[in-house]
Amino acid sequence: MRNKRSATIITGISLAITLVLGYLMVADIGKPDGRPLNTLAPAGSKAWEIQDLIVPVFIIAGLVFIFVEIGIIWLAARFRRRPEDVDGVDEPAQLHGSTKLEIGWTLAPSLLLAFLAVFSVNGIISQGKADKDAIDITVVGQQWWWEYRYDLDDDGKPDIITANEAAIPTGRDVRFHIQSRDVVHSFWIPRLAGKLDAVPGRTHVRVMDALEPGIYEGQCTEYCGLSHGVMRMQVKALTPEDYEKWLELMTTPPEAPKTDIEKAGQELFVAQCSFCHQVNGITPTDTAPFTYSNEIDPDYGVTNDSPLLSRNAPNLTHLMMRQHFVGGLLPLYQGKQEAVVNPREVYEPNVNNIKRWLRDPHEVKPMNEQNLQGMPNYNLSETQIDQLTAYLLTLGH
Ligand code: HEC
Ligand SMILES: [Cu+2]
Repeated sequence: MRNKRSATIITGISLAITLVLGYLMVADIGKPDGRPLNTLAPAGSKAWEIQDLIVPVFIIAGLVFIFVEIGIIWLAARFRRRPEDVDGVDEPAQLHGSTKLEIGWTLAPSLLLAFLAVFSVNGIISQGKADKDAIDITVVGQQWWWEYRYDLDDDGKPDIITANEAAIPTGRDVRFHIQSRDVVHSFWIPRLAGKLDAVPGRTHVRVMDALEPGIYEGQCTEYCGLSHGVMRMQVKALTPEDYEKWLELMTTPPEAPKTDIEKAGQELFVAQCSFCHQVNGITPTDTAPFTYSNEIDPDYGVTNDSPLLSRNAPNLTHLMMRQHFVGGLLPLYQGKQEAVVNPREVYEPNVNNIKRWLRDPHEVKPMNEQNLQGMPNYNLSETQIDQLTAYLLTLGH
C-alpha cells in the first residue's frame, strides 16, 4: 500500500515538473526580444514561408498527439487490472490481427503525410526562387568567421570584401552563394531563412530578404572546431537608400592616417599584420610610401592562394564600418546598436574590445595557431597596442 502511494506521489510530482518546464519552454516562443536566434519570429519572406508551413503542420501533429495520448490513457484505465479480478477469467477479449484496423492505421497517416507533402515540396521549390533584381553575395565560411564578397560590376572579381556582417537592402531578394575555405560550416540567419551548409569545394545558394531594417543574428550550426560555438554572423538590413550609401562608402578609401600614433600603427600593421590581413592598397611587399588604391588583386577571391590571403584573415580595409568583429562575437561600438550605414557617425567605438583582442586573441575565443587556425598572440606591448588601435580606428569613414 505504502509503495503504491509513494509511486502515485512521485508520478504526480514528475507530471507537475514536466508541465511547468514545458510551459516555460513554450511560454514566450515567437517573441524575438532577447532571443535573436528565434526561428519562430520571422522577419523575411522566406522565413515567413517556413513559418506558414510549420504552424499548420504543428497544429495537425498536435491534434494527432492528443488523440493518441488520450487513447492510450483511456485504454490503460478502462482495461486495467482491478483488485477483485481473477486471472484467466476477468480478462478483456484477446484480439489477434485485424485487417480492417491495420489497413486503416496505415492508410490514414500515409494520406495525411501525402497531403502535407504537397505543401512541403511546394515550399522547398519556392525557397530556391529569387526575384529578377536579386543581389548576389558570396559567403565564405572559415575557422571561425565569415567573409562576404560583393561583385558589383559582375566581372567575376569582388569589389567589396568584408567580414562578419553582410549588409543587404530591405525588400529585395539576396542570393547568398555559400562556400567554405576549410571545413564544413553552416550559414544560418534564423529570422530570415533556413540554414545551409558551407562545404569546401561546393557552392550552395540560399535566398533571403529582410522586410524591415535591423541587425539579424546568426550562428554557425555545423561543428567546425574549437571556436564553433562562438562563430556568429550578422545580416545588417538597411533601407535601399541607405544600402546605396553603404556601397558608396565601402568602395571609397578611408582617409590615410594623419597623426603620428596612427602612422606608427600603420607601420607596425604592415610589419606584423599585413602578412595575414588585407587592407586594400597595402601589400606585404609595398616598400613605397603608403598610397591607397582601391584596386583588388586580380587573383583575389578567385583563388585561395593569393598572396594577400596568405593566412586567411578578415579584410580590414573598412573595419570600422562593421558593428561587430572577431566572428561577430564582440561589438565594435558601445551601447545598444541599431542597423546604421556608418556606425562611426552614430556610436562611440569600443576601444576596449579592440585592445582586448590585440592583447590576447586567445582570451577572447579558443583558436589553434599551431594549425594556422585563428590569430596568434603577438605579445604586443601596450604602446604597440595603442598605436595599432589608433590605426585600426582610421579604417572607416
Ligand atoms: C597568422 C595570421 C594573422 C596575423 C599575422 C594577424 N591576424 Fe588578425 N586575425 C587573424 C584571423 C584568422 C582572424 C579571425 C579570427 C576570428 O574571428 O576567428 C583575425 C582577426 C582580426 C581582427 C578582427 C577582424 C574582424 O572583422 O573580425 C582584427 C581587428 C585583427 N585580426 C587585427 C590584427 C592585427 C592588428 C594584427 C597585427 C598585430 C593581426 N591581426 C595579425 C589572423 C591574423
Ligand atoms: Cu563554423
